[in-house]
Amino acid sequence: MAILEILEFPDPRLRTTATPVAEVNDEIRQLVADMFETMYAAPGIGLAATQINVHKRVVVIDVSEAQDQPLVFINPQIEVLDAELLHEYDEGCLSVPGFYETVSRPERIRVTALDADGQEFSLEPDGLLAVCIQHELDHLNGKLFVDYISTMKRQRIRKKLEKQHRQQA
Ligand code: QAP
Ligand code: CO
Repeated sequence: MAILEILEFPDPRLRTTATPVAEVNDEIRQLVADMFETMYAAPGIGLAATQINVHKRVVVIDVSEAQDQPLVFINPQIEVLDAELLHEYDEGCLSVPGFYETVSRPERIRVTALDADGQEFSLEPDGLLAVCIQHELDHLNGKLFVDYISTMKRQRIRKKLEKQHRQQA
């Protein structure tokens, strides 16, 4: 087990498109374990492999209060069930620490993915889980929640984080 470093906006590596996992083997299960450890330590409710600079299509999520309902999504695919029904949520991101902005996304989706055993499963999540899965799948495509807000807000967040990163260096 290992806690891994989380890339922060505007790191260009967050713009990488992740590659599908060909086989769910022990290496992938180790990656999943490290991602959970990193996410729970943060603490966060969702983490995509992209955020730890591993460009494979792997996401871990746990939106439960007690942090006892881990969900693994390998090669996730989303189908929008009602394109007109949108849900607004104040999103944050471990890669954009300290900033929250309202994002609008489809409320009714179906997710199909592989679990840590390589078994395909489908889910029709609602509420926060539906938001979180879409946010994490965006990471696998190099997209961040700040891409949905105004250029002015995004620039302000980028400048503040760049300044923090300079002070840390
Ligand atoms: C994605 O985000 C998400 O700014 C997961 O200082 C968030 O786990 C999807 C975090 C909200 C839907 C709604 C953020 C921790 C954690 C911060 C997270 C921070 C410390 C974010
Ligand atoms: Co995120």
